[in-house]
Amino acid sequence: MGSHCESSVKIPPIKFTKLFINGNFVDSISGKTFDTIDPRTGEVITKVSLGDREDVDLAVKAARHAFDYGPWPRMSGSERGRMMMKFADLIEENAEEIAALDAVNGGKLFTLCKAIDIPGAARSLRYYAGAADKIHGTVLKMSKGLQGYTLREPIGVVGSIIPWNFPTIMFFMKAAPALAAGCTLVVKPAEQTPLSALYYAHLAKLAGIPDGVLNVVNGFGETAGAAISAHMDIDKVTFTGSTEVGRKIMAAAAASNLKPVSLELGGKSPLLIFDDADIDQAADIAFRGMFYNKGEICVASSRVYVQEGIYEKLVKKLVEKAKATVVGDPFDPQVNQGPQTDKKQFEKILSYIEHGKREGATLLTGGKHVGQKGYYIEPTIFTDVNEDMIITKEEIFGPVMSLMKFKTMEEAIKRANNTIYGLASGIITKNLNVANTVLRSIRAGVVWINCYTAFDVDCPYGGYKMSGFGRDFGLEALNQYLQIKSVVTPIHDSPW
Ligand code: TXE
Repeated sequence: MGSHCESSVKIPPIKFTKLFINGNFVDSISGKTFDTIDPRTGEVITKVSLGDREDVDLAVKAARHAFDYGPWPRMSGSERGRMMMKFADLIEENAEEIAALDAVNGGKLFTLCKAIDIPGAARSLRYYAGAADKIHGTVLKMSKGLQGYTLREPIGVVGSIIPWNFPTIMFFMKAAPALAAGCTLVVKPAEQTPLSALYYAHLAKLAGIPDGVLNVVNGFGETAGAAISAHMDIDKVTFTGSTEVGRKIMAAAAASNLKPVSLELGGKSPLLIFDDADIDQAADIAFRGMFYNKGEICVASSRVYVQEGIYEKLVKKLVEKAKATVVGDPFDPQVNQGPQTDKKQFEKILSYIEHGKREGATLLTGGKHVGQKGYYIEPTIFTDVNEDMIITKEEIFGPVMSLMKFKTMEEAIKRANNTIYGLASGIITKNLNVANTVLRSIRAGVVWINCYTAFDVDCPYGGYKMSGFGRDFGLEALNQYLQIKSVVTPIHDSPW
């Protein structure tokens, strides 16, 4: 375990703690607040305004007004794009401060946050800013006497409900395409990580984005989140989180105004490593695939299948890597793994580890919490597992890998698909035929070949099966925030 040594990074004073509605920071109607916690210690960082149903109502009114009467959906795409570019610049200018917020609030490694998450947010804004003036329909030659064309219009007021594992990336994964499309938004960040979202609201205003276009209501899922999914005046909900809550959101959307939803849910993603793989490279990919962001990543390679010829060697390498991992303060540059985001998650992971031991799996390394305070857990690897065990079936969302051995490609494909999820997958081999066969056989939204967790904003991302539907990133995501309107006119007295 890495020491909790004093880091040279100064945690910034927290500037924004209220709700952001119609361009202003405001207290919640009830005046209530909730504690936001530092997972390094379990202590309170600050209090944040607690939004509830009435606050969501106010935010929706502001977003509705901005959509129905405001300039945002009516201005040209390039004007919207210009403000989004400015927004991206402001994010980069404040990278250090925002990265510190996500690190202190979410236990994320400060250096990685600054190098990956914050630039990723700016990149998302710029990508969709560039697309904002390229949104257009098609001209249709219809039956004789008719002609038509389609308009692509913004879908309206969007409710965005996001999780805590990537507070920054998730915020913009949803907000950037929605803004480019001309939509207005009410964003509900996860209750565990409310801080950076409020900073983004402030920067949006500085970038010139009109009041009411981007609203942020912090609060709990069962109250503020549920109010968004059941709201009659929200036109679409986009969600990333648990499969269980995804079901509730879809049910609430169906029971209210039948708003379309897109859901990016849990995963239990397989990584298949074949005998011909370079062992060092395979170990690197598998290890990072699982333990990146302390295993709190929905695509984590939590089921690693290794062909029997290299199994023993690979296991040894993975265990070495786990043992060499420095777990500790995410502000310390020597540290590889910070604390889990919250107590609930910390306890859930430890209980899965106990479950694995009781089910008869072999604990190769890890398994314990680290330190006297805070939510730190050792990187943990189980072997002698199979797809019937709870630890291999259910999403743990923490640093726990299940390692399995296979003989043939056919067996590996069958076992890889033996899951209710279908978010991501990976293959490590030099054999093109094997790669091509496996990639077509696996039912998952992404297949990484000889790499893992390789994301970019132009690469659509989303699930098969119970990992949800709809796609974030890419132009596919933009389409989720657009409606198609068909326009038809007759052509009189014409041979056409
Ligand atoms: O998720 P929730 P939790 C998985 C992961 C994790 C488990 C539980 O396995 O261990 O989910 O995490 C809001 N109506 N993932 O409990 O509850 C909530 O406030 C509307 C995978 O934190 O799904 C938050 O903003 N909204 C995942 C968001 O939903 C509701 C990332 C996500 O929280 C609501 C996170 C309700 N009834 C967890 N209840 C991924 N796919 O990346 C809660 N929320």
